Amino acid sequence: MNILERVSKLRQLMAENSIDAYIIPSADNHQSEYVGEYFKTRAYISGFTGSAGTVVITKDDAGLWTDGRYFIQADHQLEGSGIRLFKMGEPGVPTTEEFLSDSIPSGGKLGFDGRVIAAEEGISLEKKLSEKNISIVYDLDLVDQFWTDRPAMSEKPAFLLDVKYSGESFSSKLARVREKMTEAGAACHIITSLDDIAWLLNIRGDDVAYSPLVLSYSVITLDSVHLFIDENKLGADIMAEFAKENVVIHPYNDVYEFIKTIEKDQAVMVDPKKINYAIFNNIPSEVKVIEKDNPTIMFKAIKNEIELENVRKSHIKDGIAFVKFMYWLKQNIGKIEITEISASDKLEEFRAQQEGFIGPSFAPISAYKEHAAMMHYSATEESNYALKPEHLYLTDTGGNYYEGTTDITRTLALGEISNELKVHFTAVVRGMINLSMAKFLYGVRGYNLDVLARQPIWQLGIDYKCGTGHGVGYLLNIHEGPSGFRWQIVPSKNETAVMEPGMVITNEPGIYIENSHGIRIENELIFKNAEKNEFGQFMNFEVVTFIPIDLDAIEPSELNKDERAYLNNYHKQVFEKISPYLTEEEKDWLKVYTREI
Ligand SMILES: [Mn+2]
Repeated sequence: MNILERVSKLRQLMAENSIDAYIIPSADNHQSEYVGEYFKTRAYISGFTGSAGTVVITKDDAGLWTDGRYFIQADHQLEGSGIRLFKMGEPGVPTTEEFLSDSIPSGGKLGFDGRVIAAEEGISLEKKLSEKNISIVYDLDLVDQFWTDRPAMSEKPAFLLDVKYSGESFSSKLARVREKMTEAGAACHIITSLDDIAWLLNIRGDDVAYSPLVLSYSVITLDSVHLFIDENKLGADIMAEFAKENVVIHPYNDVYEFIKTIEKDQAVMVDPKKINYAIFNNIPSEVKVIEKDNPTIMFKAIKNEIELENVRKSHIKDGIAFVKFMYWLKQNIGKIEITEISASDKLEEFRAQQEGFIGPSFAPISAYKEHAAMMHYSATEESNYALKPEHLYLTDTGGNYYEGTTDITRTLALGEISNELKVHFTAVVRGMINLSMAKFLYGVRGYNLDVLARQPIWQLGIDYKCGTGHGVGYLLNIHEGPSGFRWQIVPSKNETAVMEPGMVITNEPGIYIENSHGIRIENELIFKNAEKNEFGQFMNFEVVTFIPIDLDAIEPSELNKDERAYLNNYHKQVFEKISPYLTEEEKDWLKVYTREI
């Protein structure tokens, strides 16, 4: 079936069910950012493969809503599909809610699979559409009825994350969650976000691309844990751990019926941003619902001492792999054929040589010349540039290790570069350094600090259209709330929390000039307490990434005294920490690339 036939089949099923409009978003049943193959319904119905986007089909119209990262790709992939591109955030473009409210007749019907729509979003639609007396049918997965070669749901095994990596037992974490439930007056707490479940139970798996998560739902009460999961994923070691805490295993899909049986004298704590609309609606109407952020969000964001010690180790491993890669690239550029794809494969090869490496933590960004101006560029066989001994090359990649998840970006000069490129490169380095050097009082949010990274770039009359940094999970999601650096509040992003010691966050300013070049430098930081005095608790950062910043691209005269001292000291540490793990040739080379300037 081609796209046109799929859409027409869907319209036929909509008509049979008297549905006027049907929504297909990109999430899975757990509101994940990245999803497994089984859940790629939106790509199946539209041909659009980006990570974010929503398709709406009506009787005689069809649209895809996506954001600025994907306008060019979507335009291309939707060709001939009859599906129109709605560019989110552009002037005059309606939201999906506005579009639905305009196109469904009064008294009409909207349909979707309530498992893939967040409760918060479903509730908001309900409100908007009730003005026109439009009803919602949420128990229909219409696409499943004709998607004959739909990939199976992942059946990969789960594994136990030892306390030497997690730093806290499942029992201890569970006790903390129950304490928060009791404080809120809840007897029951539904957690369905996969990273929250994995963190709480100290398990990991391989059901979602790049994020080592296990497909499951959980219902926590004050004396039991109900886990909805394919039991075949669980080995004897996990079952033994679970037995200590009275974990009851149910089939994955049974959660929906189970929720309906919650007793009405129990108050249930849920996070409407983190559970799906079907689960939310299955809570019996007599049950009191307490809406609160999952306590696990803050718990897992604040890494414990053992996790932090491991995070430092994972970054040394990443540093070794990257330095070996950088040496290889600088030695071989112009001599052997290297492309965007082969370069990122090579870097992954160096990471894979490190003990405890599990896999990449997100899709690699390996971008040469003007490709780097696209922040989320992903090289394909068609777009794949050959790297030449000139201009700038940007590489943004990361690894999952038992010791944590990493995310690093370097931009490298592959030959002589123009003065303009050097000035831009140095401004980005200055922004990264200024934020790293910050000292501030407890109570600060990422929004208060973002300008430090942006200032040298704004001074040039340039801006980057994204945040400066995001929280990073511990062998979990690469983008993890509730912290982030951004100068404007984005309501849909969960990153406005006060910064706590132990949070791990990225620092990644950039300059992106369309059709010309892109520069980004990214280190990871740990929030730390500094001195406490009559003025309050001061805080600063510990940098955990130790990888050279390419001196071939720096214009030293653009750095002030403090910035130069910072860079020299940083490079001294890079050499001390990484050189013991290198060959003699690599060591000699690193000496030059970490020299004082
Ligand atoms: Mn990042």
